[in-house]
Amino acid sequence: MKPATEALIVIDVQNDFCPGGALAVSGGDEIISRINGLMAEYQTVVLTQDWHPANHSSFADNHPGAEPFSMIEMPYGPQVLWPAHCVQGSEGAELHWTLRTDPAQLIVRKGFRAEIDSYSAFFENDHVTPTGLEGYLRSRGVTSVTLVGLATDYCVAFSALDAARLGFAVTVLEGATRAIDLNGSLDEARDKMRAAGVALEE
Ligand code: VGL
Ligand code: ZN
Repeated sequence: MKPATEALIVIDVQNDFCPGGALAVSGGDEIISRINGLMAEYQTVVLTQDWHPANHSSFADNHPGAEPFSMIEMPYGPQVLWPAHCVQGSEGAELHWTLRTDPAQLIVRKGFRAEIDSYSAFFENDHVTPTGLEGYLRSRGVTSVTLVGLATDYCVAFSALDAARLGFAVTVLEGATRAIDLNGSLDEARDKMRAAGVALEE
């Protein structure tokens, strides 16, 4: 068992990010059995759930003429336009049915405001609007976090970078993540995480 100061954060292991889903990450479901095993080792386990309204501004469908996976400029910076995914209450938004959820004490929903996306478990994409996770972890005495889940180069990386900026010791278990890898996004994310002092382990 890990000390109580270490938390496991399981990012967005949802149907839409697994094969057959609306924004399927290649091999997304292959990581679940390892994650289920890891949860038993941690006293603090947090799950996150991407949770968008149907009119969410990150969906290409909500920008007439825009192609999925194109970029737009939002008031808070550049934003990828995604296929509609993880719509609140839909089957695609549910945590994958093989993911154990009993060991988790908290499920953080993010991306629920139509006008702003939220990749990170800690802050929305403006990098200032908090989700509340920092306060939860600190009030439970957590000082280090281990991140797993989907996708390595978006929600896992953004969460890892924010956690490092907040002063947590951060490890990403890359073997328990899978990437979208859009236009070199995986290499870029790995470089940024390494530069921020995030430990990338298998
Ligand atoms: C994610 C793109 C859009 C993720 C969420 O979980 O990495 N990626 N929404
Ligand atoms: Zn999303």
